[in-house]
Parts: sequence; structure tokens; C-alpha cells
Amino acid sequence: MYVYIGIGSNLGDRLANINSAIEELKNNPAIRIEKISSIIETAPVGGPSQGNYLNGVIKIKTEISAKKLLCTLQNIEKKLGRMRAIKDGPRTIDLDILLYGDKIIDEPGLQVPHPKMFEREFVMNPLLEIEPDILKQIKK
Ligand code: A4P
Ligand code: MG
Repeated sequence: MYVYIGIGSNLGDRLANINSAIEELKNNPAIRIEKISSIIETAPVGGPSQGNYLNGVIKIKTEISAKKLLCTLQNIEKKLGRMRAIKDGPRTIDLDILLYGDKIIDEPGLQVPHPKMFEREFVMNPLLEIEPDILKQIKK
């Protein structure tokens, strides 16, 4: 299964946080990294007044279930010192499942495609950079 993961950071050493998260994904034997987008600086969307983000998108290949993958991503967030406080507030690292193959998932705690991805430039620009035909692929 090909899976696209959105990555973002706006606290601390943002690039180091993103690189550490990528390293954690690389070290997982059940995950193969296929592509990494440019990491771009973006103005915060929503939430309280907060600093700019660095954002990017990673394409991976994995057979881990979507639920289990969410858990894996949340463990990486925890390891890198993410604390959940304010909705849409500042974060050391945020890892979202954007697309999981062509699956549509709507369960408590997991919606795929990520409900807000299509309206967010900080997601769509890096996604389209690494996968220009993705919108055609998921409408299939
Ligand atoms: N969840 C449901 N679906 C998913 C999914 N597909 N991937 C649940 C990951 N998580 C998913 O997320 C809250 C809950 O979403 C999780 O417990 C999970 O079960 P969270 O990351 O803990 O909380 P959050 O991030 O504060 O809320 P939310 O609604 O996920 O916000 P977003 O969409 O992550 O947006 N501006 C810029 N420029 N760049 C950014 O990266 N990010 C946000 C946060 C706001 N503004 C931003 C950026
Ligand atoms: Mg999130």
C-alpha cells in the first residue's frame, strides 16, 4: 500500500524535528520511504497566534493497517516530545495520514483522506510536487 504522510513542525528546531521523524520512519522495518517532498516554510492556518511551520509530505510503502500506522505515528510524535494542548496550536511535530492507498476510512479517531487536506496549500503543494497525478489517481 502506498501511503502519504503530512509532516509539520513549528516549535523548537523545526528541521531537526522533521528529520528525526523521518529517521524514525526509516528505522521501522515495516515501512519503506519512497519519496520525500521539499520541506517548505508556511504561515500558520487556524489556531491561536503562532510561529511559521515547516511542512512536507512523505510517500511510504507499507502493509501496516491504517489504525496501526496512526498508532506508530503517534508514538513517534510522543518520542519527539509532542504534547497535545491546544487544538491547531503550536507543535514540535505533527504526523497525519493524508491518503492510505485509495481507501476511505471514517472511524472515531481516524478519517482518511485527511478531511482538511484538499483545502490546505501546506499539504497540497508538497503532495503535488512528489505526485503530480495524485488527484486523478484517487478519483479513479
Ligand atoms: N485523526 C483523525 N484522522 C487522522 C488522520 N488521517 N491522521 C485524529 C492523523 N490523525 C487523525 O489530531 C487529533 C486527532 O486526529 C488524533 O488523535 C487522531 O486520532 P492531533 O494531531 O492530535 O491534533 P491537532 O493536530 O491539533 O488537530 P487536527 O484537527 O488534526 O489539526 P491538523 O489538521 O493536524 O492541523 N498551519 C500550517 N501552516 N501548517 C500545519 O502543519 N497544522 C495544523 C494542525 C494547523 N495549522 C497549520 C498546520
Ligand atoms: Mg494532526
